[in-house]
Amino acid sequence: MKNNRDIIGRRALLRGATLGGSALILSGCDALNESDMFRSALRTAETLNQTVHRSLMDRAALAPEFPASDISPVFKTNGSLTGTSAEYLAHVDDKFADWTLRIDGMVAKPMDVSLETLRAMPSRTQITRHDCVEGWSAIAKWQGTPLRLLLQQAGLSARAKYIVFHCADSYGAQPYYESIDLIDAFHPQTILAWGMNGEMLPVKYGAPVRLRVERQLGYKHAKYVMRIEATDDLTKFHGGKGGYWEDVGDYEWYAGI
Ligand SMILES: Nc1nc2c(c(=O)[nH]1)N[C@H]1C(S)=C(S)[C@@H](COP(=O)(O)O)O[C@H]1N2
Ligand SMILES: [Mo]
Repeated sequence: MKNNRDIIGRRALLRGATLGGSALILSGCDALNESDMFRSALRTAETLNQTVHRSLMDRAALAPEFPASDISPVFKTNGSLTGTSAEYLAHVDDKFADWTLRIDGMVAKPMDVSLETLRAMPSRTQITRHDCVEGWSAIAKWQGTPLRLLLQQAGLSARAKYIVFHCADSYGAQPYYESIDLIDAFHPQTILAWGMNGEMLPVKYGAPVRLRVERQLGYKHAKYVMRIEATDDLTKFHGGKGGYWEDVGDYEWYAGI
């Protein structure tokens, strides 16, 4: 038999969580405590609670960070090595001086944010490992603006469920895009990186900004991000599966690591 406080605590929890006002069942009905049915109900509630809690904690956990001595001397590139739209190429020519990041969709205040403004906002620096689904990894130092700050500033709607990243490169006629849920969007290590290893982010690594979403595999880390759109429905974008590779059918939408 567990100690009394434990039982009372669980009673209160059960009453509040599942039995509503039916205190009748619990108050003064100690015989029920002894019944197998009651005990197994308690166990189920406990297990369920632990499972839900564990999985939520897991999504909130930080990805490992590394010392500067672990930074890879060469960071492999993959996928597109530049944006391809005419608009993007013009921005490369004038060093992104007039480039702005569009933030819209399910937000109260759609915004166009310049690179200068982004860089002036509070930033986070992290040395993390990038894991590509093709089987290689590399470590770099990333500096960028936490995505949650931008979403808060734009007034993200309470009805929004996903954040979509529209990129400046295409595979044939298909633009690269990606999406994440709000747990990843508000994760402390999810940043729009404009700095890499102490320099301005180079074009081949996604200039002027790329997503770093450190609990996910490489293809979720959208390069050449031009527009961020909040939505409650991924099926209305392109192939409807939430990302370029997901639409192609090669990779899963949720790529948690
Ligand atoms: N816009 C865009 N983002 C992209 C890709 C791409 O082709 N286009 N490739 C993805 C893949 S598969 C990986 S592994 C990483 C590669 O980033 P890197 O070139 O900085 O190594 O970018 C991801 N983001
Ligand atoms: Mo990748």
